[in-house]
Amino acid sequence: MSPFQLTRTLPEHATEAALRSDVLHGLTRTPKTLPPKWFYDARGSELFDRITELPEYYPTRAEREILLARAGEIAAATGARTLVELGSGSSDKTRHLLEEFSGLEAYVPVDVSESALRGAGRTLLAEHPGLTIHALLADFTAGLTLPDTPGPRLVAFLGGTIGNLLPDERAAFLASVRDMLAPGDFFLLGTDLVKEPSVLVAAYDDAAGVTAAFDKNVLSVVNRELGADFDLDAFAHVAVWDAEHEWIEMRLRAESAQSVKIPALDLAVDFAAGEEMRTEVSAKFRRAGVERELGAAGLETVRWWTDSEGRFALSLSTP
Ligand code: AVJ
Repeated sequence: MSPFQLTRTLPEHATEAALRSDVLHGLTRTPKTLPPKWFYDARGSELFDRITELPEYYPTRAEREILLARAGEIAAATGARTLVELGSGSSDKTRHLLEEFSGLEAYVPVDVSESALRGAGRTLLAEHPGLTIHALLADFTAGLTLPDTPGPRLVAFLGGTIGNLLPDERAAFLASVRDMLAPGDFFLLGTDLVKEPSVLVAAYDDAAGVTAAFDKNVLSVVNRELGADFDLDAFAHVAVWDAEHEWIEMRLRAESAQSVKIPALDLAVDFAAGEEMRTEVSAKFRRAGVERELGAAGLETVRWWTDSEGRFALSLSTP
């Protein structure tokens, strides 16, 4: 049997139908919204990679510091024989874990990008020839059936991406993670922490303008996929700290009144001058809140680690 297999659980054209539905619903409500998952076409993924290297964007470095320091402890505490990674992307972060996981037999990356899954599979197999890789082309928010690989399993969701889900989506997602786990399995979760608002805002509105380009890229995706005529120069990137919800909100502000045509939806959308459309929330967490939300999903937090500056946390929980 080949050490690399890919299972497709996304129906053909599922992505296109989901984009149409998201754009239709998001742009016909008040205030307008577009979900953050549409940032990540090839250019958006490249811009995100550049964001992770910006001086203002600390989460990636902070999480890497924890992974490097704690990978051995995570391996020992879980005894994992299968590592499942939700939203694995390039699997860059996973590398630190795999190096310490001597007992690991299977790696299950889950992502919506087939090219990312194949690329990561190729690189990781070269580094770990004994490993079986069972890639899942799937939307991890939808509830997953995992391949039949040996337990205990460690399911990892890194990068703070849980913060991009709204509270009710988060509860549903954590419940679906709980459903993937058997007794003795573990969940490793990366969460960005509440801190000084100026630090947070700078991380989402960098001086070089990379995040602004990333934010506007969603308009290019809608233009290309749905034939829309968004003028990227007519919108400005906005990042605000919402102290009540404790999340960063990214928005695109129409700099003048305008009408945008979206032929694939047979729709024209009017923007008032100064109107702001939400493109992302990125929630920031406190330890008590993370433990409460995990607990509500039936997961007990057994470990909590932060980077040396207390900016980011990894938690380990179990059913
Ligand atoms: C995908 C969760 C890691 O919310 O920080 C980066 C995406 N958006 N800059 C985040 C993002 C703007 C990012 N994560």
